[in-house]
Amino acid sequence: MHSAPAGWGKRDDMVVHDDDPFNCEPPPAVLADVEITAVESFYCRNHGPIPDIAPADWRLEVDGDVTQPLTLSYPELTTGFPAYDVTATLQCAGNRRAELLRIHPMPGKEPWAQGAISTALWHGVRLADVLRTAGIRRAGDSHAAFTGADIAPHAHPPQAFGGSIPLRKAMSGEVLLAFQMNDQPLLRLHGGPVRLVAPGFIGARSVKWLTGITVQPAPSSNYFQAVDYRVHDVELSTLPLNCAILTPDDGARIPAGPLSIRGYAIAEDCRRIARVQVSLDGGVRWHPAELAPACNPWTWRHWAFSTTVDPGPLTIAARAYDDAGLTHPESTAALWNPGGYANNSWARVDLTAG
Ligand SMILES: Nc1nc2c(c(=O)[nH]1)N[C@H]1C(S)=C(S)[C@@H](COP(=O)(O)O)O[C@H]1N2
Ligand SMILES: [Mo]
Repeated sequence: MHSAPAGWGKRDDMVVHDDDPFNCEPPPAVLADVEITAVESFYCRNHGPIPDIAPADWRLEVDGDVTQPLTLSYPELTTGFPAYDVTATLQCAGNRRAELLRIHPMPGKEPWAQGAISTALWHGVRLADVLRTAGIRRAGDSHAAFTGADIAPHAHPPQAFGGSIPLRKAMSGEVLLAFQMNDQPLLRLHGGPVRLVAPGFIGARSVKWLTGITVQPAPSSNYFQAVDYRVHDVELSTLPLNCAILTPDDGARIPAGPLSIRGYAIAEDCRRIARVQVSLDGGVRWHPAELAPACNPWTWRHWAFSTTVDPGPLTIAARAYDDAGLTHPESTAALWNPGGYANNSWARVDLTAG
């Protein structure tokens, strides 16, 4: 692993998993405490070469089961519909895969630690408003399918990146066609000029360099939905409740004495984090962590726990509960799957104090 190539505007200490396609995540401590991730620290996940589309050349086609197919230019999209801000966390389904890789290898899969997740203030227009203008012909069990402008060379066969979400999610107010991220024009690396942001769903559904939307009766047949991003062949849509420790680092040597433990927790789509607990004895006794204020149901919640540690080895575990009382599984081994997705076992770090 080495530093991020200059030119993409990422921090020098990003952990780069691949140069081409460019895949990187920030060191965990960078994500601690701050609700909105700086663009230079935001993880980046690509499956092919990054398209370079000038706003003047960009077009969006909306077709399928609609009464009025549309072709929208950048000015038509950005000024023709009301604009909204949504703070939302994006999380790759491969987040925390590194822990699954320690159980059993997965050749060619990026070893994402707990940083394939970041939060931005997204600004754009509602997908629902665009679909209403196009006129949905059939509601019920329909899907909105998205196509990106990038070609993924390792898909079978090579094809544009794409995916779909159910129409009931597509029509919800939080799903945006975003053209700004953290008050700046959306960078090319993150899908500019326009990308989808589908809060609460796996990152793969937030299609970048968006050029096509099709309303259709079935989920997307794109490789990245019909074949990849599955757990034991079941299609992923939302991600389960999760929790991670951001600092101290796994394997760190820390001074004995006062210790501050920090991390994030994130609930499944539309649910909320109710509590986070920390254990210093392997999961027998649990202590409540302090939670940062909740922003909305589509963002992570940072947490912190302060304690005093004696010299010697120490394992810290953390787990979250959502507002329905659900928590996540203890065992990482039980969650192993060949794609390395959706690891939400208890967060753990092993330290040596003294
Ligand atoms: N067109 C396109 N959209 C895409 C991807 C891609 O490779 N091509 N990667 C997806 C995946 S798997 C994730 S996790 C998110 C990552 O968004 P980011 O790179 O802005 O962090 O984008 C999604 N959208
Ligand atoms: Mo992803």
